[in-house]
Amino acid sequence: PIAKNRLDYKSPDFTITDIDLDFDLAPEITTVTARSRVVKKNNQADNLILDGEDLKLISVNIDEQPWHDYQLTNTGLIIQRVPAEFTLTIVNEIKPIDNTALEGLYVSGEALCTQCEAEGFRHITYYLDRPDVLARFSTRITANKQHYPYLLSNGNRIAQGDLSDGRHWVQWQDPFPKPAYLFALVAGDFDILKDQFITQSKRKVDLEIYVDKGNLDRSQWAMTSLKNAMRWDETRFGLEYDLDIFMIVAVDFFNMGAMENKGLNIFNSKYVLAKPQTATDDDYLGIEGVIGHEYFHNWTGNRVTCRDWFQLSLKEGLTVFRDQEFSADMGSRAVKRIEDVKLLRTVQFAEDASPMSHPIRPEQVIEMNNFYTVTVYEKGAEVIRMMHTLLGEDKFQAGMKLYFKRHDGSAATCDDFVAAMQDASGIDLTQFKLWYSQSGTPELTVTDNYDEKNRQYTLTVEQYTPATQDQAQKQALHIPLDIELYQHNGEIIPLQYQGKSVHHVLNLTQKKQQFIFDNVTQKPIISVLRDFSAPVKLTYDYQDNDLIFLMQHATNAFSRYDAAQMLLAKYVRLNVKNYQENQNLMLPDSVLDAFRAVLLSEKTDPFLIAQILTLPSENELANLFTVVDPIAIHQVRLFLLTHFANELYDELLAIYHHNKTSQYQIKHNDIAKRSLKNCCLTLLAHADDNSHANTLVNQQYYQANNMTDCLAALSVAVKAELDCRTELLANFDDKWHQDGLVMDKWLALNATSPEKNVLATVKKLLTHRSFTLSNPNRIRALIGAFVNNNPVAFHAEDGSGYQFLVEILTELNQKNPQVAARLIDPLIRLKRYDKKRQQQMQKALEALLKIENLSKDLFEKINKALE
Ligand code: BAL
Ligand code: ZN
Repeated sequence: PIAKNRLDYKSPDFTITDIDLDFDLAPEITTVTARSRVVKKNNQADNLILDGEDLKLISVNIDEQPWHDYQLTNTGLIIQRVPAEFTLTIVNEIKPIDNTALEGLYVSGEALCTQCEAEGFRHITYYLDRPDVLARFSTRITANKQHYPYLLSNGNRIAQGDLSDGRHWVQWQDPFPKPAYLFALVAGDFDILKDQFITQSKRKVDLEIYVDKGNLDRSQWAMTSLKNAMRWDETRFGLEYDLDIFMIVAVDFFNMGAMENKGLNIFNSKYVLAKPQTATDDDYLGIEGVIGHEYFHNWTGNRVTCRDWFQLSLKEGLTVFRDQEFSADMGSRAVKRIEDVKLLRTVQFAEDASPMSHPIRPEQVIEMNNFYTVTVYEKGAEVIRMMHTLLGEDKFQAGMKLYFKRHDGSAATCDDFVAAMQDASGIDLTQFKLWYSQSGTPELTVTDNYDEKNRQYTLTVEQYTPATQDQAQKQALHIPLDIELYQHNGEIIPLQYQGKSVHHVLNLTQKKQQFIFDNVTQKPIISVLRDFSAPVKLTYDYQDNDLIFLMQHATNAFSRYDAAQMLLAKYVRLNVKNYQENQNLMLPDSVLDAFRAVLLSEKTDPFLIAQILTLPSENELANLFTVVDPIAIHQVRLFLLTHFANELYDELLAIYHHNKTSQYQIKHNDIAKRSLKNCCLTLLAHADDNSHANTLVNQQYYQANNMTDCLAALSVAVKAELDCRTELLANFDDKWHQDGLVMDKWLALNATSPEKNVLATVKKLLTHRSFTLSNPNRIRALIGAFVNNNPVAFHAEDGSGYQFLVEILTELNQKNPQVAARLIDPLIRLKRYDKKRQQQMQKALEALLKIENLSKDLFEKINKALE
């Protein structure tokens, strides 16, 4: 496989202005006729080189005449000595039923559907499959009417008719030029939820959500979320929908979460279907976020698309930022921020420290599908958020307007976006742009000094970005550092220097920088990196008392949470060392009391209390260490759970009962209460005496009128190894085994059980009636959960976890390379473990390298890991 480099970008020699597609559709063989208007852009070019894979070519015509001057290659079709402008007609066949990789046109259950991003369209026909070729698409679909009563594609439906042989056809036209990755087609039989939306300029838009027959009662929340998203984008960004119809189709077989095809979003059913009995509060919030995300792409992604795939963060970082803000505006801003930061710290920081480290705009790619990463998406969103922090809402929105004015209807770059922000705001972003090209997690070390005589407080900040595998040399970045100073009574100290007030967001631009503040009458307590103003690691020598103070007094909710995290981190580090040295584990009473105060705080949102009282995951804790000891981390976390449970038992029990909700509603206050109640239950179950918790869990499981409470009880039973767990697991299986999405929760719980024989259980579940290796959701639920979220078992000292992954990946390599390449992530991080584990992981990677026909996807990651 050959790597592509970002700097090798060349504009295309030819473009396609219009394409008429004709699909004669059947799962066994589909015939595709593509009639394209091709225009030469580079006079020196003789040959038109089209991308195409797994296609059977039938014919090539130019200007309606057969053309024989062409050559087929492994990657496509070279049509030789073509004129300057012409109509190219290609007929080819594809076999959707054999398409297990779920890229291009494939079978999902009883339906046929497409996935074309990033390079799936080349599995449908020969084409200039690159995002900077934008064409107007018209699509005619013909298929059996009984099997496929609904035939959908992008844009507006302009004609339809019946044929005499039981087939029918529909013609679609999309007036907006688009790259091929935004093409979509769906054929099937569905139930449809219909609604309407009136835009701010009073245009009527038909909204249609297509779900499998019988699932209509699970589609309302998706519709509510869609309408909320459409209104929000008008209100906050001034962006209005532009077609007369917006369709969402939910399919069960899907590699990603969802896809923003113009006017026809295709969704993993996980992010559409919800009713209280089957979906948890987290599922509901996830649906709201993903529906928003895909809808927001209509402007940030579709109206302005990416020039090349290295620019992926142009649309993804920006659209994640937009969906984060949407969710924050719809629910709890503080909790949304905490959850986003948790994901970033847990998964993105780990990616920076892995062989797959890359900047948000990657420099070198073998398989593009490997770069739909938390770095491109979530760190990309943090980079947009930092610009928002530096510019403020008004100037940021002015930048957005300028960006659309300059680039609407075209393919742009990350540089174009930053230029629009800079030009609209007058703020110099030259140094800031390094965030696009520099990989790694910057580390900030903050020290301070208080000069009592001059009443001056001096802050010294040093930034250092450790080398990453992809990039040895690092430069100083432009980092917005949000701070606040407090007196010991909790009062805020105004920031001023030489008679002028100083903004609370400091501009860090040098390797080492000092900031001086005047009129500071006592040694202050500093809250630093408020609201996580930059995606960095922070070191400041906080005393316990400072952190306990901040847990109570910091005005920023994230900072109160973060103070608690820093306090815990300190004792996790200490106790891991103690564990490794066979010393006793400990936690001071003062720390416990600080958490007790949060638990009992009546002025704090219960949702936030739950976030603070939920201990960080083992994966999040792993990032505190250069060399990860999964067993020590697990034991220390367990010790903390038990200690909290024993010492806060009465309070936890009271709050558990106090936060019960009767009727199930998706309302912020109710979600908050359920979250706190279930957080208390988790802790209670870890008390040394868990007999009462066993009763409570049992009751909650059987009495729950919603999946949130039911699953919380089951999860507690499994995680705390309560006596009732076996019976409850069997009951759940019995009740839900026909429902794949619900069973995903059960599979994941089984896979993350702390029981010794968990690997044997996982292996056994490979043949469970609800499991299949051809559905990506099931794979992620069972195998993904085991390898990612059960570090003790995956990193078992006998290497059995690694060996299991090798067997699975060997089977998935050809079947579904994208899903396989996602599963391998925890195995390529070998350098983070001790020598013995490293050797075993290396052996596993070397075994994988020997697989016949190893996919580009796996090849790229294994090769980097073994570098
Ligand atoms: N564009 C791929 C799916 C998403 O990020 O929306
Ligand atoms: Zn996206």
